[in-house]
Amino acid sequence: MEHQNYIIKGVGGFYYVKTADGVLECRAKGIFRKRGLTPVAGDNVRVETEGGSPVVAEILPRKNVFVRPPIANVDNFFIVVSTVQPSPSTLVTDKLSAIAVDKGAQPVLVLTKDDLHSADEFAALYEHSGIPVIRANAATGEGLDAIRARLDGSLSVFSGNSGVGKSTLLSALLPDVRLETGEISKKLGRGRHTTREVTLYEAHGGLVADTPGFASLDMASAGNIDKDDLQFAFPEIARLFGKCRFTGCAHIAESGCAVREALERGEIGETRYASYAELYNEAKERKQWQK
Ligand SMILES: Nc1nc2c(ncn2[C@@H]2O[C@H](COP(=O)(O)OP(=O)(O)OP(=O)(O)O)[C@@H](O)[C@H]2O)c(=O)[nH]1
Ligand SMILES: [Mg+2]
Ligand SMILES: [Zn+2]
Repeated sequence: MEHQNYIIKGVGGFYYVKTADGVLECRAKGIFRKRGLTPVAGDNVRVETEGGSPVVAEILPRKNVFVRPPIANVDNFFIVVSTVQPSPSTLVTDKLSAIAVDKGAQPVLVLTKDDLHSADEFAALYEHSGIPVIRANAATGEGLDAIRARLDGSLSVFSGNSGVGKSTLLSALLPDVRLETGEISKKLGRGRHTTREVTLYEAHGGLVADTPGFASLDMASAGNIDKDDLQFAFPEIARLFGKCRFTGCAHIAESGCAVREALERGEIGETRYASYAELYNEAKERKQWQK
């Protein structure tokens, strides 16, 4: 990868910028706050010296930026889902993957904890989705090569609920880094050594970010997709574009809908379609000012 200055992580108003001369602890120029711009991990930045200290002076153009987790310039968006503890939600998974596609990143599902419960059932839901599914286990090494193969030359992020095993997997993938991982506390409902901030690591020819897990409730703030764009964020629906009887078909109740016909033939997963319909109806209800 061509060397650029980029933000590894931001904590409490400080930004840690990787440069050719090492990692610099920077503040951000006041101009960002005035413009409502927040530098995030993954941002390529220009650093200046102000009063003897390095500051982030400019954010270079972004390929994309995510709100949850806050990170920019993402190529691969790994969605880590555990079979149990916590148990998976298709709606949360499908919303995350749709946001990734909408932002021009490649979603990849990573299923963990298959030693506790079989991953077959959940994997089967994505059979026709066009989204790659990797079963991974840090203890046995299962799936690690498949993940590694996607890291080279790209910026990847591990997202998903707290406790699904993101840091555990990354510790197995990054030989030089020991990440704190933790048992899920029954009281808090999240890991005791839960990851606190988005942090980028160099790995296998690319960059990969560990991120704090979120609760399913937080999903509302993960981002929204316009109702007319939603069909393109589900690969198995996108590939039927133009095949419905009516142009502008929403694939909800129209006759001659190629998407619903594919659903009936079992060529689109029922839970995938249910997520599409739920997100579509949400988007339809959303007021202009909520966008
Ligand atoms: N049985 C089993 N336990 C796992 C597996 N992967 C992770 N764990 C355990 O799950 C717990 C949470 O793992 P973490 O890696 O901290 O989870 P995380 O996704 O990083 O969580 P946050 O940082 O809170 O977002 C730890 O106790 C891990 O040992 C797995 O494949 N099987
Ligand atoms: Mg973690
Ligand atoms: Zn249709």
